[in-house]
Amino acid sequence: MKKTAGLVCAVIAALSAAAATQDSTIVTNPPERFSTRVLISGLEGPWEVAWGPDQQLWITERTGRRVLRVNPADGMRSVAVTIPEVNTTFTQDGLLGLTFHTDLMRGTNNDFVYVAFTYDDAPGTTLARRLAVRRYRFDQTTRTLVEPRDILTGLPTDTDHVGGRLAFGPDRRLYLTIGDQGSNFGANRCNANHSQDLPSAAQVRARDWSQYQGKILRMELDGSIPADNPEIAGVRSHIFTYGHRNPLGLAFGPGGRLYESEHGPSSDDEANLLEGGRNYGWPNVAGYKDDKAYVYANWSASKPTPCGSLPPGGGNAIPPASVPLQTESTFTSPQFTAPLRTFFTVETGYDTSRLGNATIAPGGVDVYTGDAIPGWKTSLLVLSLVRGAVYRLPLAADGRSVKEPAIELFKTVNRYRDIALNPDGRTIYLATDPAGPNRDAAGVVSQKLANPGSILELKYTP
Ligand SMILES: [Ca+2]
Ligand SMILES: [Ca+2]
Repeated sequence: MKKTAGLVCAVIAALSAAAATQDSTIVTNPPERFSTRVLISGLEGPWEVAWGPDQQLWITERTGRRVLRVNPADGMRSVAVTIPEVNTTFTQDGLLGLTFHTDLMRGTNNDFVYVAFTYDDAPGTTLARRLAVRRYRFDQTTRTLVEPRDILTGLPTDTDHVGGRLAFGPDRRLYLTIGDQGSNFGANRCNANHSQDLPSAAQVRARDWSQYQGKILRMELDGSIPADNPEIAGVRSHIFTYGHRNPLGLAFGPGGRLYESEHGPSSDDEANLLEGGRNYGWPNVAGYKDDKAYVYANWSASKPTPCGSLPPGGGNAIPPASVPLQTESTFTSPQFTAPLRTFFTVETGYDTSRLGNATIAPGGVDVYTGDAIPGWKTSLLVLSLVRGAVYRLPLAADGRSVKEPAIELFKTVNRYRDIALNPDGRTIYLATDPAGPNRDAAGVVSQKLANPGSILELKYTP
């Protein structure tokens, strides 16, 4: 056991909203009062933080390859398991999501914890990146995770937009986010984007999961395909929803409704309500189907000049004439589903050149259902990586739309990766990235983070 004492309490002084670029639909600096402290620091890439039925915080360390249990009172930590086969090579892969079986520690012999991680499928030769979901049993005597059992392996991953968020549904199925691998973007601009592609029946029979990029999966607890998964284009697979870009947040709310966050390209970050068989539009549509500030430029399909011969650029650069363009309004999928809400839906021509000018880069999400904080009941909380804030989106009574405005909270120079809620309804835990870009108080991009690799505790003080 290693102890990291909680640090000095202080009432958050919200940073002045000096940044020149703000989404005008968001209220900043609300008069809500929280005390904050650093519960624990020095973590190796905390990626998931979850409140366990043992009243401990469970944390995955992305690069540390460990699952930790941390006492929320004093920051005392213990290692539940180290997973040496986790492969981590860049800023997004490693040990990722974690979720609990709802019967964990309830005496039904279902003391299971599930994790998602990347691994090398061809050790010793060329690196073959894959994503896996694994089950462990929690041994309550040793308080460690034992008896690993891989339940779904060989899932696609690459050097960008990994995803890897897990959720255990009220329907007793597992849900997993998989990103589009950054295909058709940045360094991966010459890889075709498969977010709209679906597996054939033959591929599913052959356990060929290569079309699972840019999808949310729904699986049985043994990794098999649920019989009631949606049949999409005539094929039932693990795919629950499709057309996703970089989905890093996933959480269930009241009524079993499933909420997700994902990064837009250089504007139009999304919060979505996920429903089986629906198409969330990427890469044909970013945010709403409004033909604003985004056109699908398919770099990978460049001709006659092949993509690999194009001059440097890609990503958000203006494409050369050989790159086919498709406007959002020409996308006609009847399954297309618009976001619940976007961040930074901007007009064409808006300056998106600087990091975070028109993005929050959403991390984890959670749904607040408590009564302790007045006005908060049934709010979707969406974290920001590049703006160091939590956005509270009050949900309508039916959970199918959000009430305006969104409220920006807890603004610091940190990258908020994930969130956990204490059942007391008044305490919030935020996991912060150990490194990476953020915007300082003046809105200038900075690599200097206030609380790298930490869990921050925010306690409501009425
Ligand atoms: Ca979308
Ligand atoms: Ca759009």
